[in-house]
Amino acid sequence: MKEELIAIREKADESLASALTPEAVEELRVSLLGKKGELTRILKSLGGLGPEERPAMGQLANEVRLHIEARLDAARRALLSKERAARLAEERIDVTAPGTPRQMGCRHPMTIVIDELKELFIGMGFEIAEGPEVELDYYNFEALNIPANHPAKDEQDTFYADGGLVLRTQTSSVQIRVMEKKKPPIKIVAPGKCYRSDAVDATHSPVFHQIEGLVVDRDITMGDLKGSLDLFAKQLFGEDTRTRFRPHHFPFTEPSAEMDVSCFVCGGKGCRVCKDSGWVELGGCGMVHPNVLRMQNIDPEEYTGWAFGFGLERMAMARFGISDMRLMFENDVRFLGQFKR
Ligand code: 2NL
Repeated sequence: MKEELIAIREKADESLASALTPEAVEELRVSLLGKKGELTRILKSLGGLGPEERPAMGQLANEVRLHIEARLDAARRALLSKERAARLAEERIDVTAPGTPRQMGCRHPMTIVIDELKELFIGMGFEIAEGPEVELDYYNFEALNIPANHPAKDEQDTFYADGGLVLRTQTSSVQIRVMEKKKPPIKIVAPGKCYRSDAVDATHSPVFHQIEGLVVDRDITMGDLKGSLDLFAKQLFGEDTRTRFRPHHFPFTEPSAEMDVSCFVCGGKGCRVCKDSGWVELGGCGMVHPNVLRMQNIDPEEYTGWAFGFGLERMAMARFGISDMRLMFENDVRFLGQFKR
């Protein structure tokens, strides 16, 4: 038995020298020390020895077991640390290598204009209001004092959907919804997409953007309208900008006006942008019609208001020197990429 034990130890040492992976070491452990291992078999048979042999053989067997266990353990550790070193070397990250450049996007020119206008009106004490683009006839027309037979309601001009719904033709509907819920003082602007059944050309698009404003409170006059819109124009186009208001007609305001600003390109001398007139039209405005207030249970004897509506495409086109409105909606990145700022 002694020779057998010594042979097992030698064989173990030899086999370990050629075990090159942790799996091979484990296999060896099982074949020696596992349930059916060679050494286990001998350890089990110690019980069959006589009392004079047993202590010495027991001690030797135990020494061999401890020796093999220690060698197996050392071999496994050495192999694991070698593997780990190899993996670390392979997965090493060069933190000094140049990064992968990210493509930066940019805002659409219309978004730039809307963001700027919002900032400007917030600075003047307005709140931003939003509402649905698919609207009930009531909010888009009726509540704005637009009669059922008004030409704006023509199917030629307005997109109708099923169930008495329309694609909003101006963002006034948003302001009606605000008046319906909230009592004065009201001071809001509503920017957003609007729709009209127009044929596409360099200056028309069936989808376009608008910003509308509404102020309702006690003692609001046409003077407030002119003062506020004049201040707005000076902030947007520069201090030297002048404004003028020409009489007009809208069903939802009385009196109504169209608003011009002195040309922000030539300063009023006359150029291509202002078609040599020195003035550029921004949109319409006026004192909110008493019928419009009354329909929202706002007493026109107690409260008055002013409102405006400006188209934004022309503003953005003039601002960035864009000659064709179609470019605003084609989303060609070669066009859109020019407005990085
Ligand atoms: C234009 C004209 C305008 C308004 C819009 C308005 C809204 C309410 C009540 C009264 Cl809730 N008025 N909006 C007023 C005057 C003109 O837009 O030509 N826009 C491009």
